[in-house]
Amino acid sequence: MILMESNKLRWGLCYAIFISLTLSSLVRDLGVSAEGVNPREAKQLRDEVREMFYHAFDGYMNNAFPLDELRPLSCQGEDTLGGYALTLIDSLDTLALLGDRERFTSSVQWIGKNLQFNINKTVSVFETTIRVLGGLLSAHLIASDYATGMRIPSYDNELLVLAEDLARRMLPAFDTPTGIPYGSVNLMYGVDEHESKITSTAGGGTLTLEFGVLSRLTNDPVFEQVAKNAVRGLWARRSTLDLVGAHINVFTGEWTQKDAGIGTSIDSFYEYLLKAYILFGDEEYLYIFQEAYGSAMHHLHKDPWYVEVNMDSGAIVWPVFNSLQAFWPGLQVLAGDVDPAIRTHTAFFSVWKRYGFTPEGFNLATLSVQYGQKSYPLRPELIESTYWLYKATRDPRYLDAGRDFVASLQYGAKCPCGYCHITDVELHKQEDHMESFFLAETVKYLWLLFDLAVDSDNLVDNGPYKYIFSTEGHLLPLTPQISLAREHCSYFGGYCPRNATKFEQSNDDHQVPEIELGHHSNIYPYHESFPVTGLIKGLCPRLSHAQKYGLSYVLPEKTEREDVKRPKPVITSRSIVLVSDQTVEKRPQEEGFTSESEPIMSISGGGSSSDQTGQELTLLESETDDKRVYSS
Ligand code: DMJ
Repeated sequence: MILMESNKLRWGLCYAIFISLTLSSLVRDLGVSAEGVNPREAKQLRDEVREMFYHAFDGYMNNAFPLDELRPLSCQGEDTLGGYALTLIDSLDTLALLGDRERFTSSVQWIGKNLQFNINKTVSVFETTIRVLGGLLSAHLIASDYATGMRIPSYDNELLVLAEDLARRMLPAFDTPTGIPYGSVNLMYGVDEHESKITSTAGGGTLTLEFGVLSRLTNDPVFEQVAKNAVRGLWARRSTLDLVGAHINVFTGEWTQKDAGIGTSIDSFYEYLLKAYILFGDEEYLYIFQEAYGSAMHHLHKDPWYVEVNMDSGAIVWPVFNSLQAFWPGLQVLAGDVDPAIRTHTAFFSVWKRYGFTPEGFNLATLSVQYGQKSYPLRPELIESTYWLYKATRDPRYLDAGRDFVASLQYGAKCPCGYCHITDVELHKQEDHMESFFLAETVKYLWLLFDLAVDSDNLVDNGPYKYIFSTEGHLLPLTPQISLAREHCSYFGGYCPRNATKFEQSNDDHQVPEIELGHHSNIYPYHESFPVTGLIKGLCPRLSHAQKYGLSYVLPEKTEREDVKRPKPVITSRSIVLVSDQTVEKRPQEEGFTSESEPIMSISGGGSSSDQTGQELTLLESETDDKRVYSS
């Protein structure tokens, strides 16, 4: 670390970062577990989490439904998004996961009969997509399918019809010169005349899973197309360092907030690149992910922490951990980059241990809660990563962490009718609000963590399909209808492997096709002669089922962008492997669990090559715009 002697403040802050990084190494080396969770306790904890769910769900249903969210201290309800029973919609697939056929059925039936979206409400495109559209689609896919064990006999696609109606009402938001959608849209009248043109990167880049699934279920490619164009619109405006900023003007394409990071305002942009590839098999997303991830690991990763930097210069602007970053280790597990995930999770968890919750911001320079970011609004991210790391490593320390999460929530956040936000993690003061994602994600990942330790007999870990979690924790299955649809490559701007047809017809699953990829994401072969509709199936054959579940492919040698000199992306092998759980023995020991490694979905051979070579830690003023538009 090079320090600027002339600037004492800067020196002090840099030194503090050094100390914090050193402390983190200590935390890592010492480990965090004390007495391990044994199998019997894991079962008790799983049952306790189930009770937590019902305390909050019943509290919502009895006191707030059909309003959007629960005020768990005063036992009242409030409309926070669109006024359409948000928490119930967000809870549907958790009900199914818990095997609660009765409540799942009655909830689906109530929604099918009563919900409507022709309302004069201006809503967030991002929040409505991840919570409502995603909730409807995942519940539809469960309720309509025998294989899930939760099929509802009387169900007649009501939720899918609602989902399509909702998505069509959001389409006007995408009518911008960049393809990046407005942040908000009126469900009855389209985009308001005075709507802000500034949106967040996460807001514009986290729509692909829900819109893509909808396209594949309805055979209307428009949804998948607009969501993909939004990603392209963002990625085409990346900096020469392959970083994206936090906020952008959807008309001019100018970044209005140039702080690049993996947390606030950007987080799920990265998440959906990888997940869209896994769910849809669309290599364009993987290609962008590899570029984006490689750059993030190079410029943002200060092992084990992540900082925010100016997207153009790479200079550090915020040496802050923010709680939204905590999803990253989970994403790294999905990408097969487990080692840095373990270190980062340990560091992030040390913050939780210190306060009993993670504050929204923790300053790595001062080693204290960031001013104005003291709250813990029941976020799932750290728990989500804990689940993924336990699934990948079976290291019992993650169950110990799970026990700590449960204890904190039970003793600090439980309130009369549900679970309360914590306004200040140092004072543990409760606030009268419960976000719907507490039931969609926080409790879901906790329950899955302990169920994995007990018998894994659930839809996700032992179900008929592999599942991808949306950023709101909704279950999206890799069914043939969704994952093997081939239409995406025939969209405007899509591309096909040159020899895709040959590849499809080959009997040899191990044959490796050459995939032709444009280097710059804004330059794609453009099939102008193709009409948008009518090309749903077959024009551009994609991977066979066997290839999809165990494919490898070769990226062409690509030339570096002339203006960028940086190491190759961190994922060095391009072999995607979806590994089933069947080879992993259940843990019979009474005294605890083994630390057996269990890859889940990995980009095999991947490893971090993050280059820590003496980048000067320079603290600059953060560039800010006048409007924070990201609410999650
Ligand atoms: C959720 O709505 C989603 O996980 C989103 O991606 C981020 N914010 C919340 C949870 O913290």
